[in-house]
Amino acid sequence: MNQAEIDALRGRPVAPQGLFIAGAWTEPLSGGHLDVLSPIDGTVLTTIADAGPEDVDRAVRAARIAFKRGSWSRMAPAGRKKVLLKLADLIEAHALELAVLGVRDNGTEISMAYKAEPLSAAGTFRYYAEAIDKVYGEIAPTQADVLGLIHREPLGVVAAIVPWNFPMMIGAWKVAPALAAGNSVVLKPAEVASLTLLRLGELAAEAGLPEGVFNVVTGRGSVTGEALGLHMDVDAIAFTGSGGVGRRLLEYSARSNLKRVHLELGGKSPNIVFADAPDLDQAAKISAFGIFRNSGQVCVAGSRLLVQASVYDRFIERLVAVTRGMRVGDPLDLASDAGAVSSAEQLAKNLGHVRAAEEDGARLVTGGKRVREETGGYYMAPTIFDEVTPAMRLAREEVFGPVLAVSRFEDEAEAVRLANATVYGLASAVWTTNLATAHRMVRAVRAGVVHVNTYGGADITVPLGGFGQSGFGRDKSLHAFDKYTDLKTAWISLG
Ligand code: TXE
Repeated sequence: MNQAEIDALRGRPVAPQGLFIAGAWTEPLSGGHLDVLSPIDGTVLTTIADAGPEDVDRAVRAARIAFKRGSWSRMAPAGRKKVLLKLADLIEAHALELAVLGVRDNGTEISMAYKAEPLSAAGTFRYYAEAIDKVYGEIAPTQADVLGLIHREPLGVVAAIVPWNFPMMIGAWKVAPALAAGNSVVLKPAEVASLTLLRLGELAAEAGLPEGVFNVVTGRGSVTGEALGLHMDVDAIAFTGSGGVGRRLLEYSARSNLKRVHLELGGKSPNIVFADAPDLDQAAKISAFGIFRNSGQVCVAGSRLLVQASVYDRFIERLVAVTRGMRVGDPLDLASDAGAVSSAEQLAKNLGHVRAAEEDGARLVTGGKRVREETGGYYMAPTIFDEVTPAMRLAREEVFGPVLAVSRFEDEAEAVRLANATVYGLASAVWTTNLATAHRMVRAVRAGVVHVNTYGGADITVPLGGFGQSGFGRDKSLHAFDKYTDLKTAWISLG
């Protein structure tokens, strides 16, 4: 990927988008469409379909028919593997096109989006494709005159509802294991970032996925998402997004067919720097990138920085220097360290959090405002507040934007207390050269991941998900199959 290749794609017209149901493009029965605004400059990029309940029903029916037909769900594992490997290859072959399209849709800087979106999605499809013919059932260690077999079976129709920050990466975390296990899938992207996932539907058909096995319906969460949540023939929903919508999905399930609901929600993840961190310069740099890349729109972002008092001033000085040196710019420019915030609403929300932090008495060290307004796009300066206390809203509420809350601690006990003073528990990090401190912190911090002497970057081989109100169920790794399969016991008398 180089700048000339990116520039050749940046102005390409994007056709109005339909729904991808039963292997073909179709217009919504609802007749509705939504404008897609590019966060780069606020102009209309194209339109997407605003699917109504009748459209969702069509997609779910197509998925159920395909599941019952068995051309995918009962295909030999080696056959499913071949198709998903082909899909991974196709995603990779179209990586640049997908990355540029995605950036025009959601504003993530291309240097990150290229790897985190198409390339990571291709890797995820490849990982689960390879697993299909390597995951075995079990034989129970039971008494001699019976045989207890434990089978893993697909659930049927799985709905995936995904957000806008990394649509392809997060979409693949759900769609790939669900398909690998033999399910049919209906995917609903976020209304502000649907384009790459619609293209994924097309590529899946090209790879040979039988008709109806993978469907993509776009539209508003409150209409399209709700219709999926309440549908009587959806067996499970895999969701990443806000806690508020997570709660709604649980209600929908209770009001409809008790479909399984798996929630990956937000975080307020602590990044804890001890005085004996291996290299304070490196820690400052990685900490800044750990919150400010993709304009802070990362579920595992290290949004609370806790620094030991004895190195506090030195560390903050370095952190501020790195932060002020970060380039917020055109997300299609390879030199930009951060691009645009995904939507005008999200930018307004971020600025609201800044005002709240000021009202609560936190000290604004840098940033705190919209930048590049003349472009018409939605850009925000990386923002640091210090002197943040646990009672302040900035210490408790997820911003999901480029805003870092900094606090100081005296000793390990206080670090643990501050780290765990949150309803969330998604990610965290500890910086120390003391092996015992590192292991004690890994045990003490309540979070789905504790990074040590780094932030982020965990690959597909390890699970991701939350403690507390960060949700339940795990994406990634072989554990993800638990969400998309049921266990069945065969109890066979040998007597
Ligand atoms: O998320 P929503 P939004 C957090 C983050 C952010 C906030 C709001 O704090 O500021 O959520 O973002 C669909 N029934 N995260 O409003 O609404 C919606 O269409 C069914 C954290 O964009 O949760 C989209 O596809 N579905 C996060 C998806 O839910 C509904 C990532 C997520 O949108 C629905 C994103 C409904 N009633 C936001 N309403 C993370 N954990 O990474 C909406 N949706």
